[in-house]
This record gives sequence, structure tokens and C-alpha cells, in this order.
Amino acid sequence: MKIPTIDFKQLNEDNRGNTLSILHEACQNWGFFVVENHGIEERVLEKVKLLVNKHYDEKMKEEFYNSDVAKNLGKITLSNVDWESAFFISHKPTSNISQVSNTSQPLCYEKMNSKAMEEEYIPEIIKIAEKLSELMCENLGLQKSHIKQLFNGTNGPSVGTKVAKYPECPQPDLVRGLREHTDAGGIILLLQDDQVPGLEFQIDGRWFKIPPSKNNAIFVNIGDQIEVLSNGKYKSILHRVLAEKHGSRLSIATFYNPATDALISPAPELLYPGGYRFGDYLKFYNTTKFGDKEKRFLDFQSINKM
Ligand SMILES: O=C(O)CCC(=O)C(=O)O
Ligand SMILES: [Fe+2]
Repeated sequence: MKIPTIDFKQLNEDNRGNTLSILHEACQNWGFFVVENHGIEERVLEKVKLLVNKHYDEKMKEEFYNSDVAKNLGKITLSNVDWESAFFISHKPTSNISQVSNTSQPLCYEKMNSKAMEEEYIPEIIKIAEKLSELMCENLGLQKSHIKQLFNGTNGPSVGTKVAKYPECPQPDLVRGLREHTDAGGIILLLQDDQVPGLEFQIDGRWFKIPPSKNNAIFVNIGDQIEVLSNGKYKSILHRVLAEKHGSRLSIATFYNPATDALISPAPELLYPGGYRFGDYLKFYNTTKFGDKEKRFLDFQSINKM
């Protein structure tokens, strides 16, 4: 199976329709896809990865291997922990970079607050999230700005980044890098390792391996709120990260989420008809019984509104 790939370059050309269909299919049936030719400069991506790797080697690695999780591997059952060394940075509506730096992650201020992360990478990744949100709306037959507006709340969408390494693990069958879950929010954009694997998504009950990204493509998956607003048309899919015996895996995951006070509901255009008397439905059904069910729902919904 090949991971669905969205080539942003093709959106400006004759292939736009085809690219939109690939995206629609990916959101309906896979819950994830890869974005190529996204427009973020190679130089920026390489710099961000280098800073994170360097930070891990200098400041986080030793702390991780001294932690209870690492020390207890093989001694007690590690069913409720993750073999992960990570910290979280909030970007929007407000940046917490200075707090992150002042507390547990002294490095962060110097390194992550560098131009590369906050000024060059994050604004570009937000642009990609918003472009994808517009394309999803187009595919769902919604106003282009529907997702953005839904996510807005009082102060605009919440955006944050989990900066992680999954350290090399001597006994990877005893623990997960990150236990299986779906993501709570909206659109998740991942810049990941180009060598070390580990990420897996579940399709039809079977785990599907996501290979490392060789060409700095951005891996995207959708979260629970996109499933809800699309009334279940798009799916947030279970995923996990395996611990690996050879090499530590880099993962920089940016979450484009609703504001905490955003009021979420399925888009009215995508709802099943609702709030009617069964007798009225039956009357309409009797005249449309041998027609298409989807069309009957749509027509009944619009009649019912009047
Ligand atoms: O590290 C990864 O590749 C995935 C991370 C993830 O699933 C998460 O943080 O929710
Ligand atoms: Fe996740």
C-alpha cells in the first residue's frame, strides 16, 4: 500500500481536481497522507531537525536514560508509560516559549526560540494547515473558511508543537515509544526522522508502517475534531510509535487545533435530516421509495427546513 500523497505543486495546474480527489479519499479512508512540494525551504527543515537532534544529545538524552522509565525497563511491566523524551511548545494564541525555557527545558530558549523554529518553520507549517483546511472544506462542500472559523473561538485556533525523540531502546518489545491513540484536535503536521522508523497507523485492524521521510515531506493526520465536524465522513485513525533498537527517532509534531473555547459540532450541511415527525418522513418516503436514499435525505432535509 502506498501512502496517499498530496503534491501542492499540482494544485496550480490541470491536476487540481485529481489532487483534491486524492485528498478526499485519504481523509475518508486513511485519516493520513503525505504533503510534498509544500513550500517550506529545505534549509529551514534541516536546521530545525539539526537543532532538535543536538538539543536531545546535549540536554535530554542523559536525563532520559536516568529516568525511572529507562531504569525499570525489563524489571517491571511498563504498560502505562511511553519510551519518549519530549516537551511541548505553545505558539498560538500565546507563545509559552519563555516559560518552557525557564523551567524544565533550559535549552529551549536559546535553541528552539531561534529564528528557525519560531520565525521560519512554525508560520509556514500553519500556512500548510490552513491551506489543507480550505481544501478539506472544498471537498466536503463547505464554505472554504468553515474549519478555520469553527476553530477560532475567542482568540483564534490553538497551535502547539510536541518536540520529541524516541530514544534507542535495548528491549523494544517491552515498551511502546507512544501508546496507541487518536489525536484530540484538528490537523497534525509531522516533520519526522529521515532514517529511523517507528510510526504505525491502524487500517482495517492491521498496523501499517509509516516509513521515515526521505525528502522532508510533511506527514499529516487528522484528529477527532475533523471527524466530528465532518459528521464522521473523515476519520481520525489509531496510531502508535514503536520503540526501536537501532537509532533514536526524531519527531516534531505541530497540532493545529480548535481554540479551547471553540464550540464544536458537525457542519449543519453534513448532518442527516433531523427534528421531523416520522409521519412526514413516511409521506415523503412513499413518493421517493425507489429513488436514491442519500438524495431523499438531502431533499427531505431542505423541505423540512422550510
Ligand atoms: O511521533 C510521532 O510520529 C507521532 C506522535 C503522535 O502521535 C502524537 O504526539 O500524538
Ligand atoms: Fe498522535
